[in-house]
Amino acid sequence: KILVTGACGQVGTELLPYLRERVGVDNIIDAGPFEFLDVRDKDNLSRIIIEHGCNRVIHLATLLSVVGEKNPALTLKINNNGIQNILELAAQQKLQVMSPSTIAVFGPNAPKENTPNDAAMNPSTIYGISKVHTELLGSYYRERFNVDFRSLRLPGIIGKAKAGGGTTDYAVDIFQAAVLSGKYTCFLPADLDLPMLYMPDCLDAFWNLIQAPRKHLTRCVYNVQGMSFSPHSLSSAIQKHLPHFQLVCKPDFREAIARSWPRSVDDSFARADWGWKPKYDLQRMTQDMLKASKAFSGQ
Ligand code: VAH
Repeated sequence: KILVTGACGQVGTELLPYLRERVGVDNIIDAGPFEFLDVRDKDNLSRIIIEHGCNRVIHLATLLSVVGEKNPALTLKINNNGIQNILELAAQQKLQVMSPSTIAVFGPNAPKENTPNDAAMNPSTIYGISKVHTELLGSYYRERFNVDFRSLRLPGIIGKAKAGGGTTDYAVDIFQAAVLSGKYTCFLPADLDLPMLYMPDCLDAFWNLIQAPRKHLTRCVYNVQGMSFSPHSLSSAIQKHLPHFQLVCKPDFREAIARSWPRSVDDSFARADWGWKPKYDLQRMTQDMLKASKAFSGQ
């Protein structure tokens, strides 16, 4: 049985049906949209895990980069205390833990292009700092208490669910704007590439990593990406379908966050250890997202 925290977030919203299809509805325990699973409440987490007989936790509850910068103290409480509770319970209850990290753990000391899996981590956001903590604490619990901790350094995620307050959210919101108004004002500069991943590939990555035989894993934290693009190249891909679409770029404080991150990451260890192979590139993702956005807006 799998407990999913952060089940109402951007990834959780699409991960739940994906997992239900594969393991059955009764084997997914989540805090539905109407109740709130507070990951700072260790006793409640423990009660849920024991009552439902969970043997796996997919821990998604996190404040992302933009929301995090607005409230660093709360971000540390939810992100750091949350993973600490999950890992302590995992050690006690022998749970497998999958908790995503982010390419936001990389900062000025990491190469910008094809950032290696083992590059230096010196993030400039509280979100990135909290995810370095997730990675290091998860690795510690794996070595010290034999907790089966696994993590993906997620790039910007593009999907049909509402984005969750991150610096890459423009790549989600642009599609609805393109279909409804034919215009989008982007908060990042037109030429700034960022690593991205389409949701179907993201869900497959989660599933394939949690299913991978532990002996195949040479590490517990893996870079992944499906593509790398700038607002300008995304706009050109949209214009192939909507020729009159207009992108206007008005960079704001989020530019500095985005510039501290990699342009692209090297995911060769994920490919070697557990068969990672994304199916969606910029063109295919754009076509799929526009189709979904048109259907959503009744066109
Ligand atoms: C964010 N979408 O923008 C998240 C993600 C790499 C980006 O971590 O904060």
